Formats: sequence, C-alpha cells, structure tokens
Amino acid sequence: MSCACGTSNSFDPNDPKALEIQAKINNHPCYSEGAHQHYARIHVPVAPACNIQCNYCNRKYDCSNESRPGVTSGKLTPEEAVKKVLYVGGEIQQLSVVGIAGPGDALANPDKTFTTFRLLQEKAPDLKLCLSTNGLRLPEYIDEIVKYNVDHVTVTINTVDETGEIGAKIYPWVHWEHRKIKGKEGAKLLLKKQLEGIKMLTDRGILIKANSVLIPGVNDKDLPNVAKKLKELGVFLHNIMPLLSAPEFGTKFGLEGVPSATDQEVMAAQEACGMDMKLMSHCRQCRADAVGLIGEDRGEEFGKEVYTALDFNTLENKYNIYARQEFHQKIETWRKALEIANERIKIEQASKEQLSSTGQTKLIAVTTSGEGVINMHFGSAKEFLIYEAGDKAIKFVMHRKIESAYCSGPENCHGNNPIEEIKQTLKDCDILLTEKIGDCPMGELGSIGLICDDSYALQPIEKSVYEATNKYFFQSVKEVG
Ligand code: CLF
Ligand code: SF4
Repeated sequence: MSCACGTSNSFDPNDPKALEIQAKINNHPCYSEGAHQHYARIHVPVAPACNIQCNYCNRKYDCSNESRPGVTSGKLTPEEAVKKVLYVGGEIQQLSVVGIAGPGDALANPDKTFTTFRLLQEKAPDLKLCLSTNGLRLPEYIDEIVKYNVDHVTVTINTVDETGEIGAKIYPWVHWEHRKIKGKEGAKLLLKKQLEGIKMLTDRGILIKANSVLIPGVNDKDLPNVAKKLKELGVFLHNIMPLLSAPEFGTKFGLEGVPSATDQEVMAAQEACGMDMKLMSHCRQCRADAVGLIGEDRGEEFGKEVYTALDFNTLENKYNIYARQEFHQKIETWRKALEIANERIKIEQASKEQLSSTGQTKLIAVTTSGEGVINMHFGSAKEFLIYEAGDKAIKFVMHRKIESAYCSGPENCHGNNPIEEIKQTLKDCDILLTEKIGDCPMGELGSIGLICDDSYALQPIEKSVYEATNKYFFQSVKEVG
C-alpha cells in the first residue's frame, strides 16, 4: 500500500540538516507535536524579576508569555531547582526537557538562569535545556546560551510594527540601562533587540520558537507580518497563544475589559499565519513550575519538602540516567508502532484541499490521557484535542480546556453535572471520540448536533479520527498506508 495522503510531517532522511533538526526536536514535547503525548517537561521557577511590562501580565503572578495568567509559582534557588529536576527525573522517566520560563524573564535573571543550566549540564546531561524570554537582553547572552548547550529558545514577539504604535499598546515600558523607556520608544527598542537576538541565535544553529499572544483588535492584523519576519529570520516554530483576559487577573487588559481571544479567533490567526510559518498548535500555556506531560500538571506532588533535604549523591542515584535511557528507548519503540498503526494519515498544517477532495472538512474532539490513544473517559476530561478531518487526511488543530470535568467522582455527584461549558467549548465540533460516555451526557451533546462515539476506545487517535469522520460523513474509508 502506498501513502494516500502525501503526509508532510515526515522529514527527508537524506538531508543531514533535516536529520540534525529531527534529532533535536524528537523528544521535545513543545517543538514536536508527535512528542508531546509521550515526553514530559519541567519548568524550574528560578527567574523572578522582569525588565518589561506587558499589559496582559500582572507581575504578582507568573510571566504570561508562557503561562496562564493569574497563576503563581513558588521560587527556587538554582541548587534547589537542580535537586528538584533530579528527583522528578527519577520519578517521571518521560522527562526530557528542563525549561526556565519565569516567573519573570529568564534573561532578566542571568546569574540564576545560567547557574541552573551549568549545574544541570553536569548532573543531568541527558536533558534538553530550554529557555523563554521577552528578548530584551537576548543579544547580550548569546555566548552563554551556546556555552551551556541551550538548544531551544523561545522569544515572545507580538508585533513587528516598526513605528512602535502597536507595541506601545502592549508594552507601557521597558527597563533599559537603569531607566524606564516608555511608549513607542520602549516598544521600538524591544523589537530591535528581539530581532537582533533572534538573528544571532539562528546564525548559531539554535532552534527558536516564537510565541505571539493574539490580542484581538491590537495585534491580530500584524501577526501575518510577524510570521513572515520570523520565516525570514529562520525561526523554527511559531506559537500563537490566545490572550487570556479577565478582571480578576488584575492585568491592564483585564481591568479595561479587553476580552480573551476565542478559539475561532485563534484558528483564524493560525490560518492567516500558517502559510508562512510552521505553527505550534498544542501549547497549553503552562505555569513557571509546571511538571509532567504538557497538558497535565503534577507540580503539587513535588513540593520542596520532598527533595531539598536529600543530598546530590542520593538524588543522582535516584535520577539513574541508564534506567531513563532504557525507558526512552521503550517510548521510541511505542511511537514507531503507533506511527504504523496510524497509517500516516495526519498532515501538519494541511490546507483544506490536502485534507478533502470536496473542500468539506469536519472538526473532531478527542479525549486522551496521552500515549497517542483514546484512553480517557468523557466524564474525567478537562481538555479536548481538536482535529480537522476530510476524506483524504486529518490535521491537529488545537486543544481546548474546560474549567470543570463533567464528573469529578461519586462523592461530588449531586446530579447536576456541568455540561453547559462543554457544549459551548465543542459547539463547532461534529464528532466526539472518547473512551466511554454515559447516555445522559451523550443526549445533552446530541442536542448541539455532536455525535458521540466510544467504539474507538484504546485505539490510536489519528486513525480513529480519520475512520470515524469517513464513517459518519464521507461513507467510504479510503485505503491508506
Ligand atoms: Fe517549557 Fe516553553 Fe521550553 Fe516547552 S513550555 S520553556 S518550549 S519546555 Fe510548551 Fe508550555 Fe506552551 Fe511553553 S506547552 S507554554 S510552548
Ligand atoms: Fe510579565 Fe513575562 Fe511580560 Fe515580564 S515578559 S511583563 S513577566 S508577561
């Protein structure tokens, strides 16, 4: 059988550059969509200070450039952070990446950031190192980034408007050489440093992801220009994150009533930017102390009391780099089997024409707890993966979170399970594939025209999405492989 869909998420095995990039991203859960259901990340909150102000951020909380607003992380010293990584790496063997993403800006705290990376290089050399920054001080730290093998850098860049007008609506000030530079001048300086820093990093072969916060009415029209610029500079991945805004976050935008970006606005922005750049669509806006697979947060299991009293020898034994390598081998074997089972039916960033012979596509929601299969009951799901599917192929679009799962256990069941938020979240979807769903929620979701199907329980997600869509909407399932 030959591949029917012309999948574009594979790479050319004869291209040494492509091979090198593939090796770098293969087990990075953010840089590789295929890795995010299998590998975990940890963020260590060693960087409390920040050197700019963003109007979507309240500095009482974490850096909103990588986190959900209104979330506060504890702070760690570099030694505490490394102890935590060793402990967690022993407990969660899927751990493959350590990131510094706040609570402020990694490069506004250079000593703490690079001490942490230096210690990690010594004690956990198998982990990838990753940092996230607003970019203001990026050009100053290129040598340090290279020295410590920080192979993945995220720069948040929300506009490339050279007049500073859009930037001034987002950044009231930046702190530079002991003074606050306000308005357009500050925004122009920030942009200059971001572009300079990105260029210097791509010249050194570092993989850059750019985050852009989609702020409807402020920078939405400029995001396609951002994508073009990023492509020109050799940025690897563009992550368009929705503005999350509410008065209780205490941010300027929240207090002024600027609304959050909707799922539909994010999809439109992805559509407008995806022509130029490879997009990340599985970001979960994690907290600065996030632990686990992206989408889950096991931070509460690893409070300071668990690891700070242990010495480095004990922790390095617990970390057990050889056992971890063996475990990663098993993950890779599983991923290969999954890839075969899914019959390469998914295309990254496909156009409607690549997905469908008629231009008609459907949106499919899936519940999963990871490992690439449909293995979560509807009642427990707090997020849904959303795929777009046609009669030729499928693509991953986004995840959608909900505040409350339908069922939080018999002890909390008062017969009034929350369904309205779920109906609202899935209102534009056509099918829900889940491990198990009861008659009652199925009836509720049927009222918004959503077909619920639990016959694909424990099956590979991508193939199931394709088959179910064709079963319900396109009648015949094409032969793929
Ligand atoms: Fe962390 Fe960011 Fe590195 Fe990933 S997160 S520093 S690149 S290891 Fe990932 Fe979290 Fe989204 Fe960030 S899902 S918020 S993109
Ligand atoms: Fe907040 Fe991050 Fe912006 Fe600093 S860079 S103001 S921490 S969102």
